[in-house]
Amino acid sequence: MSHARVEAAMTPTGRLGAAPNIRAVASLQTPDWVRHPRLIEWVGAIAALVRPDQVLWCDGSQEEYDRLCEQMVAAGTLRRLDPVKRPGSFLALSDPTDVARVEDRTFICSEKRDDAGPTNNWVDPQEMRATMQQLFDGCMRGRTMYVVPFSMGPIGSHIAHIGIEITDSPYVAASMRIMTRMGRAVFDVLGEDGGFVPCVHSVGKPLAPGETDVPWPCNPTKYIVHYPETREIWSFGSGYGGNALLGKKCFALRIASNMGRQGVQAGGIGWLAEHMLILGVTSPEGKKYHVAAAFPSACGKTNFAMLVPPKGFEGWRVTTIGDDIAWIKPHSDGRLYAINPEAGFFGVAPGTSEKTNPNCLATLRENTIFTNVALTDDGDVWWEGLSEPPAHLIDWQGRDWTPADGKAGRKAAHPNSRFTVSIAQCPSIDPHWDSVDGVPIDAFIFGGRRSTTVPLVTEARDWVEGVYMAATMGSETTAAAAGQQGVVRRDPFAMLPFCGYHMADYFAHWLDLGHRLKAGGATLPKIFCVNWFRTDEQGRFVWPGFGENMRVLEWMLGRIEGRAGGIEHVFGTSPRHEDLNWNGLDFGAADYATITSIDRAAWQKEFDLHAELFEKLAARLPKALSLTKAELEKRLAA
Ligand code: TSX
Ligand code: MN
Repeated sequence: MSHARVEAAMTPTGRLGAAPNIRAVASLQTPDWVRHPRLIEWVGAIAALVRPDQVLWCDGSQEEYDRLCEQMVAAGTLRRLDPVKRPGSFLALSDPTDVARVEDRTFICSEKRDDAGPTNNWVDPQEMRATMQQLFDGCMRGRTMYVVPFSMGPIGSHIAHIGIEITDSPYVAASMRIMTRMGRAVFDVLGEDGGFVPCVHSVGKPLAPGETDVPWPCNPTKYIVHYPETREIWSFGSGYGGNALLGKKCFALRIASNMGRQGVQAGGIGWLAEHMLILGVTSPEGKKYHVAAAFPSACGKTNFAMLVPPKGFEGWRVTTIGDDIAWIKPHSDGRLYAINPEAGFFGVAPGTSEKTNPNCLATLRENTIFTNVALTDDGDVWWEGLSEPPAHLIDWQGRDWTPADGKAGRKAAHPNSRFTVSIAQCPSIDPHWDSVDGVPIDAFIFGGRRSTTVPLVTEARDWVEGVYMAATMGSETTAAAAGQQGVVRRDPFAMLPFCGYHMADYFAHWLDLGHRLKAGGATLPKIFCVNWFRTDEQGRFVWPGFGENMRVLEWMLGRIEGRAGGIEHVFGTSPRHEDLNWNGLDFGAADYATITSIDRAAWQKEFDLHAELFEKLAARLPKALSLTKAELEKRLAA
C-alpha cells in the first residue's frame, strides 16, 4: 500500500481534456503490482488536477475494507450495527439532499447532440470538459484520493470490462468492493497496456487546512457526465448510489450500451447492456432455463430475481444470477449468453420482508452496508414494510421516530433507502453466477406496473413484436409520487434513464441483433410481456404476485418447449385459465378474466400514448416499429 504525496501538477491531456500548462508529476509512488504506464500517468494527471492530500491504490483486501469502515465509523459516516443482530454491518445516513440519482443532472456528452437523442440531456463535450476542469480543480484538497480498480463481470470473462474509479469517498471505495470484483486481480488482467474505462468521482467538498469534515460530504452542484465516444465518466457533487458507484448505471448501462452498439459499427454483431435481472429456473425433472427480465423501478425486480416457488411447485427451483443489470452477448452457437456485470445488490430496502422476499432478507443478515434506513434501539435496522414498527427508532435523518410519526406520514426509512451486500450471500444464488461464459438466455420478459389495460402475460408473436412491446412499455407512478397516481410513464426497455445513446438507435440495435441471429439460423429467445399489477374496481390487486408468479414462469417454459396452450389475440398469445398450473392456489376464472381481459377502447388510447413516444423519436425510429404499430392497430379495429 502506498500513500504517495502528490506535489506538483500535470494537467490532463488528450482524451482527458486538453489544457495548456503542463507540468510534471514530481512523485506518485505506485505499488509494484501496478505495471501500466498509461494508467499511472492518468492517475497522476487526475491527482494533479484535484490535489488530494494522499493517494491510496486499493488492493481490494479484507484488511483494506475493514480499515475503510473503521475510518468511516471514526468520521461519523458509518455507525456499526449490533455485532450479534447484524454482524459486520453498518448504517450510513446521507445528507438529506443527497438521496437518489439526479436524472436532470445526468449528461450524455456525445460529439453530436443527435447521437444522445431527445431522451438524454446533452452538452457539447468541449464545453463540458471545461466545466469539469473548473469543478475538479482542487476539489479533493484535504482528502484521500482512492484509486479503485474493478471488473464489471467475472474477472477474465470475454464479456467483462474493466474500470478504474478515482474517488474521494471512502464510502464509495468500500461499496465498490461489495458491488464489483475490486482489487489487485484487476491490475493483473490489465497488465501493462490493457483497456479500462476511466471514472472520476468527487463528492465536491474540499477541506481547508484544519477544517472538520461532515459525516456525508457532498455539493449542491451535481454533474453525472458520460463521454460515450471516449468512454469516460466524470461525476461531481454526490456520494449516493448510481451517482457515485460509477460501475453501475454509468458504466454498466450508459457506457456499456454504447460499447455494445459500437461493436456493430466495428464490424461485429454487437452486444446488449440491459437493465435486466437474470434468473435460472429448474424443473422437478432437472431441466434448466434462463430468463432475463426488465422492469422499471417499483415493480419488484429484486423480488422476482429471488422468487420462492409457491405451494404446489415442490421440486421447482429459481436461482439468482443478477437483480439489476445484464450484459448479453451472442455466442458462436447462435445463442445469447448473459453475465451479471455486478457482484452485489444495491437494492431498495422498504418493502423487503420475510413475506415479500425471504431470500433477500437472509442475504442481509450480515456484512451489509445500509444507507438511509432507520436504526432500532438495539442497534439493528428497520424500514417500512419489514415488520410492525418498533415503539422507537432513529429515522434516516437521525431524529427520534415513533409509530405516531409514521401515522402522520413521516417515514422512518427514506423511500429510496438501500442495502449494499455481496451477491454471494444470497441463498438462491445460481451456481453459475460467476461463470466467465455467462448463462444462455431462453426468454426475455418485459414488465410494467399497470392497474388496467395490460394483461397478466403475453407472448410476442415474433422478435419484432416483442421489441415493439418492450419499446412501448410503461409504468404507473405509485401513489407516493406527488399526487400522480395512475399516470403512465413510458419507460422503453426500462432503459429511459440508462441508455447512453439515441433511444431509437437502441431499438434499431435490438431489431438488427434479432435479424442477424435469425439469419445465422439461430432460435431467438421468446419475448414475453407481463403485468402483476391489474386492480379491481376497488383498486385492490387481483393477482397475488410474488411466489405465485412462478405459475407464469412455468407457462413460459411450456411455451418454449412447445407444449403449453394459449389463445392468440391482438397483441400475441396469452394463457387461458386452463393453460396455467393452479396447483396449490385457488384463483378462479372470474378473477382471471379481470387480469387478462382486453379492453379495446383502453388499447386505442394506449396506442395514442405509444404514438407520443414514437413522435418524440421520429427522426430515427426504425420503420419496423411504426409498421408494427399500424398492424396491431389494424388487428384491434378488425
Ligand atoms: O415485487 C413484487 N412482485 C414481484 C415478485 C416476485 N411486488 C412488490 C412491488 C413493489 C416493489 C408486488 N406487489 C407484486 C409482485 O408480483 N405484486 C404486487 C401487488 C400485491 C401486493 C400485495 C398483495 C398482492 C399483490 N397481497 C397482500 O398484501 C396480502
Ligand atoms: Mn435498476
